[in-house]
Amino acid sequence: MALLVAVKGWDTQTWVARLKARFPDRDIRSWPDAIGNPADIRYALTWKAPAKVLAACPNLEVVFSLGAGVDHLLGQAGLPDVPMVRVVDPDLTARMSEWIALQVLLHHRQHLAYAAQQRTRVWRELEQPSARDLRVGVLGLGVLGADAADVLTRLGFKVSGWSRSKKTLEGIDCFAGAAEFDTFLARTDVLVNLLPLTAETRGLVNKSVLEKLARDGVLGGPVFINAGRGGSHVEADLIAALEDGTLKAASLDVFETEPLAEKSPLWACENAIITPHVAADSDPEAISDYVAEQIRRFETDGTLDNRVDPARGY
Ligand code: NDP
Ligand code: OXD
Repeated sequence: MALLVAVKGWDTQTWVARLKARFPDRDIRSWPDAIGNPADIRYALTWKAPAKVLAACPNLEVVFSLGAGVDHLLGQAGLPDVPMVRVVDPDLTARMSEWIALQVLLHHRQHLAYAAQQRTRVWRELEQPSARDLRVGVLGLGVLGADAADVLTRLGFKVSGWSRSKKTLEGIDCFAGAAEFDTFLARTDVLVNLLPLTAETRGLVNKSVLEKLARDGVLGGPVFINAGRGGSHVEADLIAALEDGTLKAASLDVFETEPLAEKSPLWACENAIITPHVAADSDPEAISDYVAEQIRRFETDGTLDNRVDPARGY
């Protein structure tokens, strides 16, 4: 029974080598060139490979997404009906909280304004509000959102969060569902998106949502930070909001289309901070260990951690 590595945009052979190091006695195959007989494949490790590659393996038992997000899988029709597992890794979580904290702090400490002053050699002190007066709202209180919210709370910010089901998290005001969305937005100065991309979250952060953010906050206008998925914001609305002052600023790691097109007006928005989907890169060695450990346990007692629910979409 073989393991299949099916990744797009990443170096397949490096992943094959990592798996061989963990399973020296197993048959490790790779897509597209070395699949062999698809009937031999029992486990598939994938990032952005076509669903039909997985569906063509009749004895497939588990699909492992090599990222935390599974929209690359669930966004495709024709997936095989087998358990799917996503990445949950403390190092990835810590990296995400680091990026979110960095962006919140950059806006809170008025970095864009000071950078502009530096470019024109201006020495001028800006009034600095206290962290406790800045209201940060986190969309998604899952593995990444809950940790980011906790880190922000420990930095002193006034943090709230929004999820599908109601949470109880120390020091965080938790809101849930459509009924509480507007209340959550109305008390948010800095909106952080850490939602998965699903049918429900696609296009969620649009003009109307941006207009509902608090406008009486200490920064003088709302800020949007997105490290979830670009499909959850409406980029044209975001650009318009950055240009017309509905948003004071934004930090964006993810985009509707990646890489961000050279002609995108976002590049030229002086009030936007852009990073190329690097908020929380996965450590391939840690993820290989994680997958290997799950396969060993699955073969011992049939259990798997962090299974995806295809009906929910995450
Ligand atoms: P989780 O599945 O652990 O958490 C998802 C959260 O979103 C949950 O709190 C869930 O609510 C909430 N949610 C989902 N759908 C809705 C909805 N319709 N309405 C309200 N809340 C909703 O995911 P992670 O925290 O691990 O990851 C989040 C996303 O981060 C990934 O899917 C991926 O897209 C992105 N990511 C980005 C990276 C980057 O480098 N930019 C790196 C890694 C991940 P509930 O708790 O009630 O289920
Ligand atoms: C992920 C990502 O989902 O890198 O892990 O975006």
